[in-house]
Amino acid sequence: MNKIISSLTLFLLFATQASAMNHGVTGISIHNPWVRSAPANAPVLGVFMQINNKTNNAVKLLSADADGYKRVEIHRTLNDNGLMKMVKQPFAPISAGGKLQLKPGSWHIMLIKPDKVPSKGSMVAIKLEFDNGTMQTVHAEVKSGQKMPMNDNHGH
Ligand SMILES: [Cu+2]
Repeated sequence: MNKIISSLTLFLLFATQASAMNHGVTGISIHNPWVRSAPANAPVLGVFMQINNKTNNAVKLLSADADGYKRVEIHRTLNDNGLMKMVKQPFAPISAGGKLQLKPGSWHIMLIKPDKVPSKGSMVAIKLEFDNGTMQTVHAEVKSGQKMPMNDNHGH
């Protein structure tokens, strides 16, 4: 509990500083947000998108939230001695002037324990909170998992 309170305090400090500097110009943009469709009894759903940071400072995605889920977490799929597993992350970093690709097998947002699994073609509103004071709500379409936003490089 103490840890939660101190990280919240830290976040509020950063947010206050950042909004004082930025005057509401965030420089953060989200591209192609989507949710991987899942069976009606699925316990979790993955959310993917590209986050662009046009500011001169590194930015952290601190949290994501959506209505109708028990929890929403930032995850990264990591190779642990040949075993791929998802590990909860305290934040997702986006370098200064850079971008972060949330994609299957890598960084993603995890929607956990849905009240009801959203159907293909529907939209899920996801609130994103960054450490520079940016709050953004993106509308992610539920799509089939085969439609990857980028080619992956498994061929080499
Ligand atoms: Cu996950």
